[in-house]
Amino acid sequence: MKTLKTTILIGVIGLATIVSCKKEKKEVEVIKKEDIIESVKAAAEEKIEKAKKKLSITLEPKNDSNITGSITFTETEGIVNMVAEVKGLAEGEHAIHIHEKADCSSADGKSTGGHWNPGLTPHGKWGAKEGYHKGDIGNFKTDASGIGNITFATNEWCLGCDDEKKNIIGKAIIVHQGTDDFTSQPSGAAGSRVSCGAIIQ
Ligand SMILES: [Cu+2]
Ligand SMILES: [Zn+2]
Repeated sequence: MKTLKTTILIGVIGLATIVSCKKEKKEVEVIKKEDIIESVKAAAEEKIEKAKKKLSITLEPKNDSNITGSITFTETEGIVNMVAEVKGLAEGEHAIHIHEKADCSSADGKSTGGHWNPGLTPHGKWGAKEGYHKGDIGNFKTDASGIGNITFATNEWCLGCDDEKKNIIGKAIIVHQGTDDFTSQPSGAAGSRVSCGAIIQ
């Protein structure tokens, strides 16, 4: 009888242990699943947010040139960073601007209109007291292999904000064969438009 009681007692304790272990395991699993769902959600939201503030475009040849390029714009904490690589130019200095329309359809690139100038200021060197257009990025150098790398950062642009004096979406990038003299009006006498890229998402 004593042995039977002991056996039953051991059995009950064992069962209770199994039940409690199972319960605990289940709870752990539920928490983990929720954590995973939350982290996946957060990552997806972050990705969407980042995608809104990053834009990559390509440049297509104009005026029978072979000049191509790629540009990435990234906006972080109110600063737009532009990183560009242009290929196929002669060694030297060349102008690059934002022009007012995202329309690269014409063979001469003139479908993009004039320099983007929402402040109706004179053409000039970026930051000049005398004035400059919001599209006056300036000149960049190309090496003997015809490659030019450009980096530019400003808080005077934005990617898709409501301020039309800052929003560069819907405009175009134009690379010129010549150099911007920063004084000739209205566009710095930079010569023909040899590459074009619409700034659109
Ligand atoms: Cu231009
Ligand atoms: Zn200009």
